[in-house]
Amino acid sequence: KTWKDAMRGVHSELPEVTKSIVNHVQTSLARAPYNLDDLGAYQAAALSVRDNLIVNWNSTQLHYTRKAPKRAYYLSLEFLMGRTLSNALLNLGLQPTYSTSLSNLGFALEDVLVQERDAALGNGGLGRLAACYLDSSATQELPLWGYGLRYKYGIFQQLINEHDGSQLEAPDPWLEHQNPWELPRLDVTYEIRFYGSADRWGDGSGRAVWSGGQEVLAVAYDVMIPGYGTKNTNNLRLWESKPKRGFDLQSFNAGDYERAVETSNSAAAITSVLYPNDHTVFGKELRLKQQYFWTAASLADMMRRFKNLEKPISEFAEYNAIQLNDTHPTMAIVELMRILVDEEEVPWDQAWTIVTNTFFFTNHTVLPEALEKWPVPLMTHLLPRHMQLIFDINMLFLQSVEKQFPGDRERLARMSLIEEGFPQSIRMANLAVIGSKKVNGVAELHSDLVKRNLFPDFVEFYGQSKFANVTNGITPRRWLDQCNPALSELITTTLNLPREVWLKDLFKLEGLLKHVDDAKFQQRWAAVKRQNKERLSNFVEKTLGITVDADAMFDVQVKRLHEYKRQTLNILGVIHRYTTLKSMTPAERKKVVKKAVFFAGKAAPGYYIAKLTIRLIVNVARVINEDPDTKDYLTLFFLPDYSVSLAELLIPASDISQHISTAGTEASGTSNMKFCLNGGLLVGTVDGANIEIAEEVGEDNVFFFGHLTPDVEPLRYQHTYHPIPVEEKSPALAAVLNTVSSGIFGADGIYEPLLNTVRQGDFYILTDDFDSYIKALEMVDEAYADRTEWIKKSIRTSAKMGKFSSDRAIQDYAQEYWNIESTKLVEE
Ligand code: 26Q
Repeated sequence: KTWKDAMRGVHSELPEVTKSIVNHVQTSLARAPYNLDDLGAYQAAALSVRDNLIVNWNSTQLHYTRKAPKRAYYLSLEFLMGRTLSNALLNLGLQPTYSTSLSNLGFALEDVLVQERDAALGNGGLGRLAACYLDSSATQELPLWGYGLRYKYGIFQQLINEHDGSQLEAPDPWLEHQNPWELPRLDVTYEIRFYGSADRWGDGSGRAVWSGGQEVLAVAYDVMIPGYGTKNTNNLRLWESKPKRGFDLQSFNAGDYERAVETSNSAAAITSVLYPNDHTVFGKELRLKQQYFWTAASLADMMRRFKNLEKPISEFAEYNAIQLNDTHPTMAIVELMRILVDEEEVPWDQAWTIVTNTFFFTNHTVLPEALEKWPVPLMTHLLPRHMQLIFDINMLFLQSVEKQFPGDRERLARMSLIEEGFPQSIRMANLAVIGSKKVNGVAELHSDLVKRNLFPDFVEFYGQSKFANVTNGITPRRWLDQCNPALSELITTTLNLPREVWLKDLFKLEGLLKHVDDAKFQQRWAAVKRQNKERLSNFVEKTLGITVDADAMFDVQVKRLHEYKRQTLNILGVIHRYTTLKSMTPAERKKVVKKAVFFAGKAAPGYYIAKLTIRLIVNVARVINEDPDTKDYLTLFFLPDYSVSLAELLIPASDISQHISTAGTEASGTSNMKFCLNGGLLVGTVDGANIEIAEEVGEDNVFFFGHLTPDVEPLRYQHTYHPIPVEEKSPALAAVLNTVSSGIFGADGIYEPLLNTVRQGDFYILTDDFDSYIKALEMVDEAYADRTEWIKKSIRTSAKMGKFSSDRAIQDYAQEYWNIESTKLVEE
């Protein structure tokens, strides 16, 4: 069918949806439909779907306003949303309709969907978790809004240098084409102050006046968040910064053009780019500006909404709960104090009570380098009033500690919001703890470590009940139904339940268990996996030009590059497998399980060792994939530019995935849940949510290895004070290190700095875990050889993932923390 044929009579005969798409082609895009490409079809379809979302979004917001329930706000500097069109279609139940309409117009839905750029406003786990929680909050009909920043540039695009295999970074101009999923709210603006001076009233009230400095405008952009199987459509409000006045005309007229645009540029700079670091903080002024700009705009917005309720300010915490996604939004605690004390004239103690009943704090890491500390001089300069407030909060807090633990100077020094040093700095985690009603970690083990290692003094002071756990979750809509439609279909027919039911109550997956011995079902299950592996193979062939044997076991490790996540352990294991294969006779090799190993992930641009690890992986791949002795048995791929969309392709295709952090370092991990939900097995350490996954699926369905958390500190001590050479601890590892040093993956000793992290100090205990890691991989090979047993393990794993739905997690927050209730949009 040609375009012209399809278009003939569109306005009279074709169904509503087709009309709406064509209408957007002609009016919104101002294009002629007959030579439209896939991108144009995407844009028109998106605008048409958006029309539906706006209607639901409006009704939902009106409904919330009328009912005036307690609301929750999720403050996150990162929302890693990925693509929206397919998710919106699923949640609106419009997938079949749009598929048909587009095909009538000559387009395949799947070709249209991939035209969309990812919204990649996040680094990794923490940002993707926020996105899953938005999906679940809307699905659970909870009155929750997200607040974040509308970065002009999201996480950088990763390229691999053709010559040396190293990572290159390019900007991510995701807003280049217009973004149909946001509504600019140019009328919703707030003025945000920086610098200036703060003058105390000096009347003992603690009040002050903050004036002068620079004012920047925050402009709201609203992103519609549809729930699944409900009309409820929540809101994600993202702030953009812009100058309060266009530019300084006085300087302009005086001929100083640069000065004239300088302030206007500095205002726009605030929301220009997402910081690409995770787990390391640098104390940069622009980052603090982002944090304050965003928290101040969000609080002003909440305050305006609360004031419309005409309730006394003392009831603020009865109507608002604010979740802090890590310490990044901690300035919100100080800003609410400022609003209450300085602007609302609430007495200090009452203000502090309101604040500490409003905020909740989630910690996502125990790594010391990730704990935010801001220099006091920087805070004094940028936010003078907030520095005063922090000192006041600290003084009163330390007085109460002193009262409970008289004369314990060291305890006071440890608990103080101020770390003494040159210069002094502010401990944001301590501030987040004392300003919040509850503090939680993101998996059982992690929450335990938060209490034991991070905040033991605070547990003693406040008691155990302030510290709790909410194990992370993932949305099964995106991470099963959307990314793995074939498996979703198979589950629906096998459970004999509408998918709407089990996608909203993931425990229903347990119903698969009674089919585990059904040979027909096993076959279908295996066929789905096979199909997903072929889909990935085709992608790899298209993008890298290398063929992948879909018969091979697909072994996947995809996550941000970091020493604690130990991609190094994995690549050294691959080299070990390679040299072992090389040493075999052709007949022996034929008995080995064929394997394709996939890596993907970005390294922070300034993280030298992480970047060197990528380089090693890429160059090992170049050698291994060319080696005629081994290439039929082992292939290796580094897929560039890992993203939510790439994850959607990779995860359903994995037979086994690796989650091999040093015990006690990975707070939770969430991709582990995604792989298991899609029937991939897990090889991992006894860490984070791996532990709870094993509890659910049974230890015989996971491959655990390595030292446990309590062993790690003593081992590190041993490395420092009584080092044992690698040759003694693990001859196999020593041999692998020597292979790399020998130069077959690149001469000139370029990898020595990376190898030395293992040879000396070995902070992440690779030498101690290597042998048991290799054993675990041997067990994987053995298990994979028995295909029927493997398929059963795969089914059992998937069937027991109910706990890890983000619907469960968000309900946990709603009930145990925020005290908010579902508020269903009722049709009028
Ligand atoms: C802080 C200050 C300055 C610049 C950057 C940052 C920053 C940014 C992002 C610090 C940390 C992050 C991200 C952390 C993160 O993604 N943590 C992961 O959170 C997941 C969700 O809870 C867990 O599953 C992972 O275990 C945890 O590593």
